[in-house]
Amino acid sequence: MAPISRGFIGRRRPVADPSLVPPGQYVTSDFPVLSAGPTPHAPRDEWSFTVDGAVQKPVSWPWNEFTALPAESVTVDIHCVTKWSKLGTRWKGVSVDTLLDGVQTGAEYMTAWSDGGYTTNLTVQDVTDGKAWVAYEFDGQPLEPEHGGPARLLVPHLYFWKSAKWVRGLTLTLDDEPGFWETYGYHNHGDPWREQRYQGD
Ligand SMILES: Nc1nc2c(c(=O)[nH]1)N[C@H]1C(S)=C(S)[C@@H](COP(=O)(O)O)O[C@H]1N2
Ligand SMILES: [Mo]
Repeated sequence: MAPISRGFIGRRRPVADPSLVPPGQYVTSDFPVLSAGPTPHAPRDEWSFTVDGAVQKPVSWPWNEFTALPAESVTVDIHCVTKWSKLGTRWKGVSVDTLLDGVQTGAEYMTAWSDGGYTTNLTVQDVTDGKAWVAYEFDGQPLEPEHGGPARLLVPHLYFWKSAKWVRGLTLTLDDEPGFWETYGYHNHGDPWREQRYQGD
């Protein structure tokens, strides 16, 4: 029996399943860094995560309590509006469902805010029911500062600018308030499968 030509298979570049790649995106195995400003370095003993705004009772967890919350490991595809997609990224973090558990609110919107001043707006619907996490590990390692460590928001079903790095809290709002990039002309919602890149898309 002829041996299977391992050499040929081995030289082939991995081809992504096209059904996993949103329109206009290309797949990369790199992990580009995109930051609008300098990388903040929050010491973990000064770090906390807060849910506040239009809620009956704000809640806040210091680092040690936050990382003691039930965590989930997820493998997801991420899509940057600058057209790279990275498939099968592995993260560990706390589901936003867990963070909003017990929070009494009638608000339908929120602003995720970060050390350094970055903000992005999201609907409660877009970050609940298992769709978003506050992640503090990537690929089995503590999340690197350049990629948002100590912790970043992870909302893989929207363009990656919605996944705020160095995130410190979610402020629930009664009105939808555009965040940093949304104010500069990026789409308010940012669904990569509908190519919602810029306002008017
Ligand atoms: N705080 C903060 N979060 C941010 C950004 C930023 O500039 N500041 N850039 C966003 C954009 S445009 C993208 S594509 C991703 C990039 O994440 P990465 O640097 O880990 O690839 O982070 C998003 N979250
Ligand atoms: Mo981006």
